[in-house]
Amino acid sequence: MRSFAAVDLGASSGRVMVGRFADGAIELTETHRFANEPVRVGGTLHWDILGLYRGMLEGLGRTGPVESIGIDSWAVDYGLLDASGSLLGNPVHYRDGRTDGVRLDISDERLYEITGLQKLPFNTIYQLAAARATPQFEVAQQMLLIPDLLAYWLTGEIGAEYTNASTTGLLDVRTRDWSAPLLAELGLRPSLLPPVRPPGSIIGEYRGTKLTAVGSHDTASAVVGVPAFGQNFAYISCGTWSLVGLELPEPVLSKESRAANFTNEGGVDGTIRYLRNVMGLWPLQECMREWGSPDIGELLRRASREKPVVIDLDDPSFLPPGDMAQRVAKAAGLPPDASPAQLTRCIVDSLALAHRTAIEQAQEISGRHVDAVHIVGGGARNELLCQLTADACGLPVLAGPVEATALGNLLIQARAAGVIEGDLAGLRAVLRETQRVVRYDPVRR
Ligand code: LRH
Repeated sequence: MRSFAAVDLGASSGRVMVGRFADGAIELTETHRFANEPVRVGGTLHWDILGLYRGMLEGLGRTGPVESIGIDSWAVDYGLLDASGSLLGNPVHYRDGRTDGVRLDISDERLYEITGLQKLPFNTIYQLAAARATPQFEVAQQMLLIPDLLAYWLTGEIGAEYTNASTTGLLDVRTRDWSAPLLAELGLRPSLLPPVRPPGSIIGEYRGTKLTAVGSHDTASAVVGVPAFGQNFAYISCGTWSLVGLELPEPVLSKESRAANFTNEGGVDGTIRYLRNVMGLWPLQECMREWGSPDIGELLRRASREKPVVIDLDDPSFLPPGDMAQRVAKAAGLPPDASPAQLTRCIVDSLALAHRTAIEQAQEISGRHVDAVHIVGGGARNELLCQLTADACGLPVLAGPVEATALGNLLIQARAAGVIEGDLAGLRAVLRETQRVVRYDPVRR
């Protein structure tokens, strides 16, 4: 038996999982789960990065012997280090409003041509533009993305894991390295950005255990963890966000692709994650917080009996936290006292429809045809969402595994250690044999 630890930090919780590999199977155990609660200080929304670090260390203290550790988290956010390697302030949350109205001296066309990235107001490039005039930024020597910052604290080694670096808006989608012309045009010192390292490489050691670079962007690990067969599948990594798209060998940088706001993020093994950020379960999570966390199963059952009302969930006005139920009710033309079941139905229906639009457009623009939709992540547990997505897409939905991100993280470590072999198709075959997947067939209504 060979064991590995995955640290997976999501927007609302972090977890440490141990994966044990024996006889071609993986057994997954959670050793620690801890809340990730952002903190507003002086009007700015921050991540509690030291609390997350502590949660990670507590979890790692409970894994028993493992051969290696891999860390993944949400994308785009970073910490700045001074010349002594100390962290300059708490990393800012991508849902903070500091990028509102930030403009760059570079056109959207040129940015897309270089980076292939969907325009999202919180991409690192806009956050850096908002931070440029601060005293912290003036003395900053290094910018480290969240998993790279935690890896630096564990090992003392500095680097920028490729899949996560690809979400910053500073990486050249073709060369897969920082774009020197872009940095020059933006007036960013190249030395701010550490060398790019590929998933599967060894970062260093923490107390005698190797730290392996995985797809440190959680979505990159989740896509590795999709138990798909062949290539004609769409995936939805569904949690706080729905990341909806295809796995392609090459980026698609056409005008149509930019207009439809599709991103070309870097995947494991040189793949391109051609996808769109759809608002995901965030609005429902925020409503649930307001409603005092009612039982989700019961809420969805009641929601399934409500009338569907559809809103444009991708409207950026749903990005910030707070007041969500009221914002959804207003957008849906529902009364301010609309019931949780009505609002839940509206969010889930709107999300299913947004899934369909993204999958249809991704196929049209890329020319890749799909015959199944895989839903992985926490959303795979949401039966109403899975069924409505199948109905909306007119395609079978294959739901699970819920822990695709941790599994993707662990598979890349296990392959780097020589425990398993093969390309992504080979890794996915292991998942198909060992993970529970629930099939939802479309019902014509
Ligand atoms: C999902 C995710 C997504 C990013 C967002 C910032 O956790 O990493 O892929 O766009 O967070």
